[in-house]
Amino acid sequence: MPKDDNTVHYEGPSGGWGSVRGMMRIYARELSPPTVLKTLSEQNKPQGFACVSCAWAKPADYHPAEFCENGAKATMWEMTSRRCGPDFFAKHTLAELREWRDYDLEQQGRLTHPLRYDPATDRYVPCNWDEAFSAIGRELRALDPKSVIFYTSGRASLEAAYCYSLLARLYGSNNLPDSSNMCHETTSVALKKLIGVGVGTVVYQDFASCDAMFFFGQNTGSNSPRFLHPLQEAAKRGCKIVTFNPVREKGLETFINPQSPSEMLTGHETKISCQYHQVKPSGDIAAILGLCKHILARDDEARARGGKVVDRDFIEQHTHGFEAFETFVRNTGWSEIERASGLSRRDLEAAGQVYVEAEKVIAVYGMGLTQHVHGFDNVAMLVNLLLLGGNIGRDGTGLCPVRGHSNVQGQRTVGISEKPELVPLDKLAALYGFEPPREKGLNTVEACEGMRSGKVKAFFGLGGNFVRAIPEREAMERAWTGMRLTVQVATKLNRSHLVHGQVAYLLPCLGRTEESQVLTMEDSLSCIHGSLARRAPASDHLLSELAIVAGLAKATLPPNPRVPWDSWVADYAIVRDRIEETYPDLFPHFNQKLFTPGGFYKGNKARERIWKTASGKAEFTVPTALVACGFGEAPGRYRLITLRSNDQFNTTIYGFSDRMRGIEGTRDVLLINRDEMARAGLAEGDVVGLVSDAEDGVSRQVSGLKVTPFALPDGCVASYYPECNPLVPLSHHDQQSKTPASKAVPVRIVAQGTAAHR
Ligand SMILES: Nc1nc2c(c(=O)[nH]1)N[C@H]1C(S)=C(S)[C@@H](COP(=O)(O)OP(=O)(O)OC[C@H]3O[C@@H](n4cnc5c(=O)[nH]c(N)nc54)[C@H](O)[C@@H]3O)O[C@H]1N2
Ligand SMILES: Nc1nc2c(c(=O)[nH]1)N[C@H]1C(S)=C(S)[C@@H](COP(=O)(O)OP(=O)(O)OC[C@H]3O[C@@H](n4cnc5c(=O)[nH]c(N)nc54)[C@H](O)[C@@H]3O)O[C@H]1N2
Ligand SMILES: [Mo]
Repeated sequence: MPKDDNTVHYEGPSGGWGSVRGMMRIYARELSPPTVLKTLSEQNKPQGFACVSCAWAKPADYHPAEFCENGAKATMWEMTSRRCGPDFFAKHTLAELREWRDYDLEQQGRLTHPLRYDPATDRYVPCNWDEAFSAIGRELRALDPKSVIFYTSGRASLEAAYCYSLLARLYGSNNLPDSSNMCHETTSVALKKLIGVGVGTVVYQDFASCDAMFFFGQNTGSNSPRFLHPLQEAAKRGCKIVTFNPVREKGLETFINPQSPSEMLTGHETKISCQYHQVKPSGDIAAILGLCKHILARDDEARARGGKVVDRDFIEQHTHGFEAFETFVRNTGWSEIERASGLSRRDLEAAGQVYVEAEKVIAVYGMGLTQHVHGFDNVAMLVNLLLLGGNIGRDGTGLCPVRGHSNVQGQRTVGISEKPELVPLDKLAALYGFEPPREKGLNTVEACEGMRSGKVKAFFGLGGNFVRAIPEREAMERAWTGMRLTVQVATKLNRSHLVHGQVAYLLPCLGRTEESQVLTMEDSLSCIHGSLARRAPASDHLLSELAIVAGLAKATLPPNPRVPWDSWVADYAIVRDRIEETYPDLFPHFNQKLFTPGGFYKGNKARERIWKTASGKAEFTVPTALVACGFGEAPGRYRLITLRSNDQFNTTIYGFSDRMRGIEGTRDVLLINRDEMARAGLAEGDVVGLVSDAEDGVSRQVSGLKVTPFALPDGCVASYYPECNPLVPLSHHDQQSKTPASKAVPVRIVAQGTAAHR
């Protein structure tokens, strides 16, 4: 895609002074106390605390300041001096607050008191903890456990998550969806089926020895910036990084390390990707197919000369399904591949050649692959690609799905799952003397469907901003009010606290930096870390997440001497002992290893080439479609990508500066290339709306978006998440994992947009 002069594009590198300015802006605005700086110096280090932002690895040989722009923003956001207490709620009805922007809600600062919704005044009023627990307990006892949702957003610790899942099961429910259901659930389902483990296989050291990395749909510069350090080191030593992304993301182009005085002073930037392919959204299956076709062709030539490219010994010994896959690749023509991927044969061959020449290959990916109707096939194609060269289970090779929330992977490890087969229920039954529910619980999409049908009567949210993060926002907000009970545990006010059931509580908790005991998290590379910061709590009325779970359990469940909640709250080490007993293979000597530099590795069978799959081997698969979006082309129809900026953490909007994409001052933009603008008769600065083109008869729309020329492939547009969530149909999700397909949403542009409707 040619980039013309006045197309919005940031010319600077990622990192560098821009990232320092980004941090300082938040530092000043949050009225940050001086202790923030001390806290930041302890971030992501042994004996320090695990960042509250993303799940990227915390290396053993850490940098003096092992945090990034976004980790610093997240810490300052939690440690803000602003407070949102009873005075604030006395002044505003919820009807009024529902008109506020997300940004302004969270700007009020930390929640300070437990609050009960008062229908007579349409306000939240303070209550005490005992009153809240006993009222919620009474409601829960009166409900069918199958009609209650226990949602978790991926930042709660292993200890809190273990207790929370135990509470749900003791109560009688497997309805334990978490943010992973909107995120990497595609990974958890696909990798489990194809290689026998639901997580990535690489470890940190692999980045130091791989020859090539293939990057699909992961925006490192914004979303996991500390990953830029090993990437920069790899690029410098000659490792080839090949990127596939419809958007030219700055962090994958160039980087100045803000930790390096010489780079900062000289402005010397490192080129990260040696090839950057602007694949069409949903075009990855075809793109990877193109790489495989080239690899097979080079292998044919090599074999004629007595050499090889494809690792047939590995395929023979370790995989299943190769023949069908090979036939499929050979039978698919280049014109079909070019059409579906939006990339030329020449470009795909150039990318494939990097694979051919590399002995050790890593594949990295994020939401650009997982959030599609055929997201499973996206991930499965990446597995096919790696298997061709025996690139799983050798040093310097493997799969690297980059997880989002700081403990989203770990929560799944310790029992937060709606899928009973993933949880050692017999073990729990024996340890705690009860009969856990055995039937499948509801995931996020199913929970939403249940709210709409009236089957779901209560929602308990341990963190997150559920109604803002899910698809089909308007319909879901209406459904929400039909519930009997909603309880939200949070640090800051958000939209999900303002739409509520008949009975509603908002319970404020300690942030991770304020806990007085060690907590643990699992990072993206399966290493487990202790975390301790011991900062003064934002208010005397806060409880830890674990204490809230325990308080609720005591108020809801009959006493069980094997679950002494009070002792667990008093000493989290006891909870870790229980985690070790429940998962002895993963957590041996848990309490002795809390501050292992770099974390302690949970282990990974696929990395050892032990395949816990149905066939006992790693699976090659033939994709069910060449295009991952699940809908066809039609005149005026675009594939909408919903984007994150580097000035947000999910639905928390820090500010309106998407520095690395050159978009400043607003998030109400429609990004589109100039050729498409001309075809649609649009001029820069026009204000337009988007409507759903999902052909399901439901009208969905977002308005007030400013047309902004941007170097995207044809046939697609981009705008921000969560503003565009009203356009994502609930039925539009990955076929296997039900992860909402937020990266290619069918829309049409309408020219009558007026003021932004938020
Ligand atoms: N600053 C910041 N950091 C975050 C977060 C945040 O909101 N802000 N959120 C956290 C969470 S929970 C998560 S899950 C992660 C998310 O981190 P990522 O996985 O990076 O997710 P996104 O930014 O949503 O999208 C990733 C990329 O996919 C590209 N893309 C879109 N469609 C396609 C496609 O069809 N094919 C390909 N190849 N690429 C495509 C987009 O252009 C974008 O660059 O980040 C975590 N870290
Ligand atoms: N269209 C579209 N939709 C998407 C996505 C997309 O790319 N496109 N991405 C999806 C993804 S990957 C995800 S993970 C979801 C996540 O979306 P969210 O639910 O927004 O995730 P969080 O960042 O966990 O939620 C933010 C809230 O968490 C609360 N919080 C902060 N710290 C704490 C804490 O320590 N404890 C507690 N209890 N609460 C705390 C604050 O009140 C804050 O308002 O959104 C999904 N939705
Ligand atoms: Mo996520």
